[in-house]
Amino acid sequence: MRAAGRLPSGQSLTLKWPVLHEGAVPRFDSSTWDFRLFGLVEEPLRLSWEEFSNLPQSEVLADMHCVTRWSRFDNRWGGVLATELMRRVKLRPQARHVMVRAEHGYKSNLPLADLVRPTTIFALRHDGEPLPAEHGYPLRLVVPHLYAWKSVKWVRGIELLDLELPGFWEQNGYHIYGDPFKEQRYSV
Ligand SMILES: Nc1nc2c(c(=O)[nH]1)N[C@H]1C(S)=C(S)[C@@H](COP(=O)(O)O)O[C@H]1N2
Ligand SMILES: [Mo]
Repeated sequence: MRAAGRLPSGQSLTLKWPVLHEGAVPRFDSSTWDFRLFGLVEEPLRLSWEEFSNLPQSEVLADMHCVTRWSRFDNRWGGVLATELMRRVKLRPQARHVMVRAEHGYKSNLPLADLVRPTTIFALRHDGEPLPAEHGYPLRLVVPHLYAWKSVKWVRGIELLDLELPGFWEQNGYHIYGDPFKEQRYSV
């Protein structure tokens, strides 16, 4: 596996699916849930649950790498590609970074270029089933090419920024970018 280049150095393969997050699993209420694109956009966008779940859907098959050293291969994520979502707003020219925002104030940062990779997906399903509550139901971001703390569960919106600001784990010592293949685990 490692020889095939799929298992980053310092990682062990798991067949289980560990659950890892800060705080409690939030409750979902489809009548109050919304998804917001805001910040450096010409017009902020707010989508209701019905609007979001009716967006065109795709699948991405991807490996998942947690900084605590487990990797899980071949996750089949179903949902809305980030590119599909971002087509619905006109960005201000200064927009370069994003802060991904979730329930309970959890947040994580990414360069805009990483959000709009073809493999970045807002997942509603895993291996054909709705996401389990503890894995992000009803919606999580999946950014397969970065450590999994960037794959924000219970995601509620994206803020477009002109500069790189640290999210929750990035403020607490994790690397600002987090490439698992370069072992960018912690900031120096
Ligand atoms: N909202 C939220 N998303 C989060 C986290 C969190 O604490 N809150 N933890 C992250 C971390 S550190 C990891 S490893 C993955 C774990 O996803 P899983 O529990 O589905 O395996 O979720 C990420 N997304
Ligand atoms: Mo993690």
